[in-house]
Amino acid sequence: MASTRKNVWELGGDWADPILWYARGVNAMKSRALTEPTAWRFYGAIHGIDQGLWQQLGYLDPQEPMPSNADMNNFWNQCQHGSWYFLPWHRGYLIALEAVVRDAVVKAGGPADWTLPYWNYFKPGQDKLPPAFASADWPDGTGNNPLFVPQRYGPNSDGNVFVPVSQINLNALGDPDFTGDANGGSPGFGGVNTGFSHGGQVHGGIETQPHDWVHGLVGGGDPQSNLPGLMSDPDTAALDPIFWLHHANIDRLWEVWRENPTTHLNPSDPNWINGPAAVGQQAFMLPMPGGVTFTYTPGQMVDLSTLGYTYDDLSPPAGTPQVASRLRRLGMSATMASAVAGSTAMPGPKTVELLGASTGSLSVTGTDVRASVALDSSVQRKVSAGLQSAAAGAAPAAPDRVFLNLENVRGLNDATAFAVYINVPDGEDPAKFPDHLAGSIALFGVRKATMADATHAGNGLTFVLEITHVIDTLHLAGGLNTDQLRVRLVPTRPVPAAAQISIGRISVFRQSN
Ligand SMILES: [Cu+2]
Repeated sequence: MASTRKNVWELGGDWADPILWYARGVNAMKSRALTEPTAWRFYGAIHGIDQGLWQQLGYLDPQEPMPSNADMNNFWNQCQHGSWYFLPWHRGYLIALEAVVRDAVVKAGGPADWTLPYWNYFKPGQDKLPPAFASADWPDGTGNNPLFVPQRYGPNSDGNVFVPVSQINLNALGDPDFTGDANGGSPGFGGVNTGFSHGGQVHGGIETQPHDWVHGLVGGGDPQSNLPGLMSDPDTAALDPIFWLHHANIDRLWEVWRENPTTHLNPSDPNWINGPAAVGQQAFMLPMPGGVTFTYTPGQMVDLSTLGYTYDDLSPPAGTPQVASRLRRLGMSATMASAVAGSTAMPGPKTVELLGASTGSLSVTGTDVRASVALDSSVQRKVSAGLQSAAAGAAPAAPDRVFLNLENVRGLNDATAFAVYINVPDGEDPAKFPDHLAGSIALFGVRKATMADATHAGNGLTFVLEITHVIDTLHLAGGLNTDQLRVRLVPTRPVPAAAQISIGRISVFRQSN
């Protein structure tokens, strides 16, 4: 019988039974020693562990016994980011955690069909952290609520945790391709083609937004110590019980993307289906109850019916970008817009071309960082010509999509997050120009990606923001005929110089449909 993951805000109360049983299950896992593969902290370390950071945050005692080397090598530091394995690896991780919690729930006399809820921060009125996670107490008023962690600072660094809806978007759901190339164009809905990738460089569409951004907003950073909140850093994120409800929502959005429209397809490439183990790299392996090891491939993660669960809501959310509405906004008739949109829904070969780039690297400090991107006039004319022919109703294909790349973002503090605006008039408050918001970035994983070690070259992270809607806005206002774009970064809180945040280059690429 398939179980159904439900919306945490719609379970019938702040401490509805599935939440209460989750708390009890988490509590049981937290009571286990770190050496036990089904311990809460062992599960956190599967995502990632930095022992120094864990000690600083009070999650690791330098004297305590560690698991065997074999267990640490097989299971720890496995999370797949900056990779087309991001979604399937995390799907397996959710399935395994759900099984471990359910096992603890059943042993405590709870329901055998207990299921992990999800947190859909996009839904009106549901952008706040669910109350059971925000309270230090159990519902009877006693302390030590295991769903509460103090290291959650929120977008304003004041412990009020919510997701500002104006700063999250579902652009990725409009991407027709699961996989993109790391070539400046779309990285795809699910991410770029990589091998086993514990912290890859280029983050995929759904990974950048909303995934990374919600991590950074919920976790934030300690305004005193500047240490990241647990959710802000992949080496601590899965220690926070809300991690799992956030990832269940990302997992749900994968299924929403796949079903809507039906032309959306998961990769057919054997390297994706069979996973990294098929080419001699590490297999995806997770500890399950009873000492069992769950070994899986991405190809085994694609069909929810065989995996035994579903979601209570797989309808396309409001705000999912539609090619037809873009074309109508540009001036095309409704009939022609839907015909052109239909022909661009199919994945296919794309031309990707550099439209412009900044010169030199940019240091990110303080509260307002500015850069300019010089445009290549001949490429700029191609973009404009496509937009003009759409407006004239004469376009056989949708005009180019345009992508802003923040390349080689390096730094020491994962709790850094900023909004990126384009061509806000000088002297104006960017918040008054939502049509000029390219997107919002949280530097989830930047510290690890900056350090050169055995598995990382130290090239930092690259984020790709689709700015098609901003380019359309500029075009419609007559402001695209320009030789440069002005980029403004607005951090959610001041970036200290000690965080050493820098961007190697800001580039803009056009991509044909
Ligand atoms: Cu995550």
